[in-house]
Amino acid sequence: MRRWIAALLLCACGAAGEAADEGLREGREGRFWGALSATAPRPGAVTLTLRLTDAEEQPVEDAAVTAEPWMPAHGHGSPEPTTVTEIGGGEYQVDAVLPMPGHWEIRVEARVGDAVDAFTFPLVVE
Ligand SMILES: [Cu+2]
Repeated sequence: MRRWIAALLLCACGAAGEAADEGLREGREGRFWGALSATAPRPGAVTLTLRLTDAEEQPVEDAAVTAEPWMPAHGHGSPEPTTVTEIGGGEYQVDAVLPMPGHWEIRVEARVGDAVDAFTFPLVVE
């Protein structure tokens, strides 16, 4: 029984790792990989987590990161400034105000020294 549980836990770990990596997408310049996660964002203040890695899936730390929300269908951004705070381990907290429900883009630029990359993450606010 104990061995069976251990095997189950290993399976769960593997599945979680795969799911997390599936969220990673290559940046436009091919320098970094990024994933943006949010828990059921609602109109208003939204907290997102950005994860940055290099091509070897090593966390990218001390990056200068900017994030800009954009609503393509309406051609507008956020009425409030968006802040990005480094959490550590390649994770960055993005605090944005998304006042309307609908399809948003979160346009992210990340820079470490001369290495710059950019992402456009889709985000649905309901
Ligand atoms: Cu809008």
